Amino acid sequence: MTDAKSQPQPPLGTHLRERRDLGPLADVVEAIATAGRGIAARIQRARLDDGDVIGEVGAINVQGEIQQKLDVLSDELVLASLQGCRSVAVYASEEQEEPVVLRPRSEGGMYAVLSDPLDGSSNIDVAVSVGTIFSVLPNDAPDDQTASAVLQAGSAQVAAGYVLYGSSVVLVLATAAGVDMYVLDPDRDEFMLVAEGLAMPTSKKLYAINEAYFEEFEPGLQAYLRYAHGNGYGLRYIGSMVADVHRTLLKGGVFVYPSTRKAPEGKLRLMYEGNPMAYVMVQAGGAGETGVGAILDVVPKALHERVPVIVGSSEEVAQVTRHLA
Ligand code: AHM
Ligand code: MG
Repeated sequence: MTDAKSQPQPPLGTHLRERRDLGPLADVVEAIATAGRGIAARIQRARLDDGDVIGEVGAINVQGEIQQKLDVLSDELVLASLQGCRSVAVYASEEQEEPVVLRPRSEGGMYAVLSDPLDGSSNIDVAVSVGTIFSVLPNDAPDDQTASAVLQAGSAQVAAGYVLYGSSVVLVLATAAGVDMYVLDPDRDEFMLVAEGLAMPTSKKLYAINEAYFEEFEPGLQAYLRYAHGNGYGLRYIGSMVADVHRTLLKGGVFVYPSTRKAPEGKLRLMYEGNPMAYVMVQAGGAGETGVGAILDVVPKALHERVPVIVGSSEEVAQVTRHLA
């Protein structure tokens, strides 16, 4: 990993435009960053603008979950920002049942963007980190089937990443060229490059799982946890995927949201949670598994389908899957 601190830190826009490999993808990332800055500003005003930010809208989203006001607002911000980006063909989100078609391929719609605009939103009222997750797929669909571009295996992603609204606001971008990290400079209201070509640790005795569901886990996972207890592992679990994944990316370890007896497919969504996080990990030298194969190889059947998620340092992911096998 190159630590950009020893060099001048270019703003995100400048850095993206310096990269010849990105082309129109640079505009898509900038649009997501713009939405991220807007969402960050709203989150920071939680409890100050209570009526606008905190609380439930009284609606249930496609997952059967209660929508928070900020879920809806974040979705609107991401969509509005992408609407201004001429290369985006279609937008799909956790908060909307169907994909929103913006423009077909013949009018320049080159990409499908999928997002969980505000992951972990039940944590905002207690000031715990939340995040925006994004996945970018190429649009090769015929003009009358643009919406179908959102349903591709994660291995087709051309970019993915997240914005983490934590003690600082961090944007992580993974592409075929590697994983870069930017931090929002509040004085300039711009994301600045802080690290290029992140390479995650191959091992670290740290696991992140909601262990309260132990009795619901399959015997192999229970065996892994007993192994971890007996072998000097530590446990960190924030309960906000973007924060848990970001720690895992930088410090190593493994994040697991597995299949349980009650929910055999787990809780997390394949298209805008599992796939982008697995892509980030893999591009940083880590791994992403379901327990029976690579997350990125799962052929999607539905936009909102769920998937068991085991992501992190390659050796730690392998340790979990060995126990599951
Ligand atoms: P959400 O998309 O409704 O916010 O749910 C996803 C979140 C993740 O951020 C987190 O990893 C997980 O739910 C935590 O679930 P649990 O409370 O079951 O451990
Ligand atoms: Mg989510």
